Amino acid sequence: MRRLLGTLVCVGMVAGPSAANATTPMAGRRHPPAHLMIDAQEYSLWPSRARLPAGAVLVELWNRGQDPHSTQIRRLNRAGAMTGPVLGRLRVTLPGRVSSATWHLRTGRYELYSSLFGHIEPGMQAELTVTHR
Ligand SMILES: [Cu+2]
Repeated sequence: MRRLLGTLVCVGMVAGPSAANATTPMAGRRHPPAHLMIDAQEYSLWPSRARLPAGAVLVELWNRGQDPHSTQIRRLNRAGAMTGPVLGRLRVTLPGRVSSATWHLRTGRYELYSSLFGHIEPGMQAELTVTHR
């Protein structure tokens, strides 16, 4: 048994450095994804941050309310109106559940909003700014 434990420890020590090598920066993937958490409740969205660096962002939606909610993102124009296509979405999420997705965003101003009918008007929206790295 003592011999087996010794072997396991050795394997662990060998696995450590090689696991670290697996995270060695690769071309084009030098930045870990940013992280954005969004709390949803009738009828507000609370993003964990108002600014993000451009690139990949791991988005998590936590529905703390009593109705289903979703989140989508579109660009804002200079007048502050949403413009262009939906650039990211989180599926309709039931109360108490968390949904996640990875989005890829360029620099600019964006609007996060619940896409369910009648949810945006009473306040399920929030502005997000994406900046250069
Ligand atoms: Cu909603």
